Amino acid sequence: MPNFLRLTQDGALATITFTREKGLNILSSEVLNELEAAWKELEAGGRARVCLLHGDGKVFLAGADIKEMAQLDVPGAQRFAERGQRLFDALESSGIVSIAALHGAALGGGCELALACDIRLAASGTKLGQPEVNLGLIPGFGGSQRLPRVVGLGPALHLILSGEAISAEDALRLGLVTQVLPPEQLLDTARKLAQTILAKGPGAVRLAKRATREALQKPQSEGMPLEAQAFAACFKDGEAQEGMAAFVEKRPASFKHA
Ligand code: CO8
Repeated sequence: MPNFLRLTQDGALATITFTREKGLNILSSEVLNELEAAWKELEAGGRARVCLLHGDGKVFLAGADIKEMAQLDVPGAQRFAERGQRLFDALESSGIVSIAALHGAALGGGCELALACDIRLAASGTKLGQPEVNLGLIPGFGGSQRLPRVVGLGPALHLILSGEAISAEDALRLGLVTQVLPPEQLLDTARKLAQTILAKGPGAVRLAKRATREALQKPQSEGMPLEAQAFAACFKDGEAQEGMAAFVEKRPASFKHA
């Protein structure tokens, strides 16, 4: 029975809510365990196509548990970093589209989890950043690798080397989030976005995520053949044929969402 998060599912839309009752949501090893178990359950269930991640209470996630990390030795720190990296890699490479809805704070490991998600929205008033250097640390759950890929090297170095937290509006300017919303509209907007994605051809969405993510993993000359293969794969089970026939016939497409 999870203590620090709740996994709910409504058809193909899953929601993971960080729900620490006392204090702020943080990424302790217990929370990482629960997140890993929730993600495995979603993958094994095979029904979820979009997962919304958000936090109850004051913040999305205030980072890894500083009190727990203070006890680590060198091998323990390496294991802890690798563990978070494996979990966040699993989200990033999953066929499930992840949407992070951020409020309050997405700092350190919280920002790194958001970076592993496919889409990030933030409520105004959210503080985002990689404050690890303030603690004599560096990002350890993929932030040094994903942040430059998302915002470019210059802004990533500014954020990581200064440890400064930025506002949601500055995060929008950098492309770290794609929308800033009044706090009361955050979840509704994230759910509507999830429904928009869920209404599309499910095969196309999966292939589009994979092809687009490959853009930052491989040189363009290797990415192009992958895109062509993925484009061709859209025609395998009739999804592309249905989508285009619907356009020509001026009717809504009827994709198989089972
Ligand atoms: N870990 C542990 N406890 C925390 C954390 C945290 N990340 N953040 C806050 N807390 C605790 C505070 O110590 C405080 O505890 P107590 O009530 O016992 O005094 C309680 O939560 C409430 O905190 P605040 O009073 O500071 O609450 P505010 O609402 O004033 O501020 C903030 C909220 C802005 C989120 C603020 O708490 C803050 O800046 N927190 C620290 C943020 C931070 O530095 N995060 C990065 C952590 S490092 C990290 O994530 C590394 C990831 C990679 C790991 C790799 C492993 C090797």
